[in-house]
Amino acid sequence: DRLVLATRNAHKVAELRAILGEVGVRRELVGADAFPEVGEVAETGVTFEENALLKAHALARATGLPALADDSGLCVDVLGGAPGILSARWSGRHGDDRANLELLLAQLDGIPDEHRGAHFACAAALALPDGTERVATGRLPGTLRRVPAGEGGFGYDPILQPEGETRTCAELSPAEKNAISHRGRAFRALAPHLRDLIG
Ligand code: ITT
Repeated sequence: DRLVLATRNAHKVAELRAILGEVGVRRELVGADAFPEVGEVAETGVTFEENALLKAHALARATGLPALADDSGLCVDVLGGAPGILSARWSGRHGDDRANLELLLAQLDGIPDEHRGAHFACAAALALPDGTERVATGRLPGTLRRVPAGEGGFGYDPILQPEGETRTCAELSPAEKNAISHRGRAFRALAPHLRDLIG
C-alpha cells in the first residue's frame, strides 16, 4: 500500500509528509528518488496544474502505484506573474534557491513596498496507474521583503511575508507554514479525492 511522491525536492517531501499525515493519509510514502530508472520528467506544461499532472502520471505509469505531485512557484505582480512555473530555474540553475532568490531581489530593486505584492501557488495532482487524475490548487498571498529573513523553509520563503503576518515564511515554524501555505491549501483541497480513490 505505497504512495509515490513524484518530486525530487527534499523540502517538498518533508512538508508533504506532515500535510498528508494531518489529512489522514496512512499509506507508506516513497519519494521519486526510490525510482532512479524513471529519470527527470520534462515539465513542458504552461500551468502549475499541467506540470503537476505530467509529473504524477509519469511516476504512476512507471511504478504501477498511485502518485502525488506538486508543482509550485512564486508569482510576482509587478513581473506579470513571473517567475511562476519557472521559479525553480529562474537563475538558469535548477534548484539553486540562493541564486534564484538573489536574481529576483535584484530585479525588484527600487520597486516600492506598495508594488511588491506576490503569491505562492501550488497545484497538487493525484494520478493512478489506470490514468485517473485529480488536481487541486492553493495560494498564499503576501508581499516581498527587500532583505531576506529567517532560516526555515526553502526557496523564496525568506522574502515572502504572508498577508496579515509580520514574519516571513522562513521565520514561521513548519506547522505554522503548513497551516497557511499554498501547498497545505492545495493538498487539503485534494484530500477528499485521496479518500475516495485510494482510501
Ligand atoms: P520537483 O519538480 O521534483 O517537484 P522542483 O523544485 O523542481 O521539484 P517546481 O518545478 O514545482 O519543483 O519548482 C518549485 C520552486 O518554486 C521551488 O524550487 C522554489 O523555488 C519555489 N517554491 C515552491 N514552493 C515554495 C515554498 O513553499 N517556499 C518557497 N519557495 C517555494
